Amino acid sequence: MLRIGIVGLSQVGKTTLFQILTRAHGSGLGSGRVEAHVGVVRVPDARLDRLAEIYQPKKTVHATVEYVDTAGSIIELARKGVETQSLREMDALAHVVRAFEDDALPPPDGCLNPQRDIENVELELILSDLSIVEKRLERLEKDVKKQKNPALEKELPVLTVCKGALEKQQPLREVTLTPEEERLVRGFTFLSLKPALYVLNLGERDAARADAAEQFAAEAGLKQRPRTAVSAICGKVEAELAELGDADAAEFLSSYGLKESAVARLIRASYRLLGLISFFTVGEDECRAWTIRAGTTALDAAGEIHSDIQRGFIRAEVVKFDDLNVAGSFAEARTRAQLRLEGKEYVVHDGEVVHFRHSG
Ligand SMILES: Nc1nc2c(ncn2[C@@H]2O[C@H](COP(=O)(O)OP(=O)(O)OP(=O)(O)O)[C@@H](O)[C@H]2O)c(=O)[nH]1
Ligand SMILES: [Mg+2]
Repeated sequence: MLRIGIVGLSQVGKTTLFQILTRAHGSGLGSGRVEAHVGVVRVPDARLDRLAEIYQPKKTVHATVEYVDTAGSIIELARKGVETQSLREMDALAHVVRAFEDDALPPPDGCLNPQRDIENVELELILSDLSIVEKRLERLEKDVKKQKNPALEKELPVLTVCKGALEKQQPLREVTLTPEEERLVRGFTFLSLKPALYVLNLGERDAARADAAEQFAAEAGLKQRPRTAVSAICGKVEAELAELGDADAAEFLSSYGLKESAVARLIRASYRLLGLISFFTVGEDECRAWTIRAGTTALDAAGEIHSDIQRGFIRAEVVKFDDLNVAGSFAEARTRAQLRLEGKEYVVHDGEVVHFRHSG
């Protein structure tokens, strides 16, 4: 499952975002779990909904994303130890940035400044990583002198590069590493290495611009940096929206000039940031969405479902969602020559419906 940690300065709307995400599409998680600040969100996907309409399965299983809410400063958290650990296990960070005006709630440092806030939180990530790198390097330098160990000798230069970058206040996600170097540093679970989705929390007046986060980001002076993305929500509007039924929700959204809820938009942005795509499996028992990295082969996609299917892999029957949507069944898609037989090395694309033929 994709796991995303919500970070940001205090009182910027982190918990509001967490609640919007988990309440709107929470999968039966009671309020007890919300107190633990971990929530699982079903990934909205109209294609899966349509497949379920066609197949009428006993069960429809959406992909899920787990969100973890955090409280306030990462430096503070680091002192307590526990909660940064859960952040370190995340695939990415959603960094909530205040961009809404509210007279009752003074903004950080007295005035709204998303760029400054982003840099401040970035600095916290960097300092947290730097302290880990420094401690490790101190040890390494001693150990390398004591014993000849090729693994340690490889680690030393990589960590030295990381240290240099962090000291220049450069987050590790901006450092170019070879695949081998990436493997070496992975175990340290550096926070500034994680892909970051900046989530601008807009005021109600700007709600309509949430659809155009990129443009808003440019105006707010946010440079696009490697392995980051920008999205926007209007926390207040979305919190009200989460209370409404589907019919009212659509009308409510359009009254703010919005096309869809932030949940779908945010998750899409996260998938894009992380290079993730979805494929589907269908049947009378179950229609299901699966999340894989772009570039995943049919063999590895099979492994996502079950190691037995991977081991006994024979062929993948593949049809595009758009084709199946019209054809209405695999049989009809085959008649229309839209069903393809693919081998182990085939690269699965977003939106493909796959049936794995396997032995055993
Ligand atoms: N006007 C306005 N108020 C908001 C918006 N989003 C959040 N708030 C308010 O801002 C305050 C802080 O929101 P939270 O979601 O608790 O912020 P937080 O980042 O979790 O705060 P901490 O956990 O204390 O760091 C609450 O009173 C919210 O109602 C928004 O979009 N507009
Ligand atoms: Mg909070």
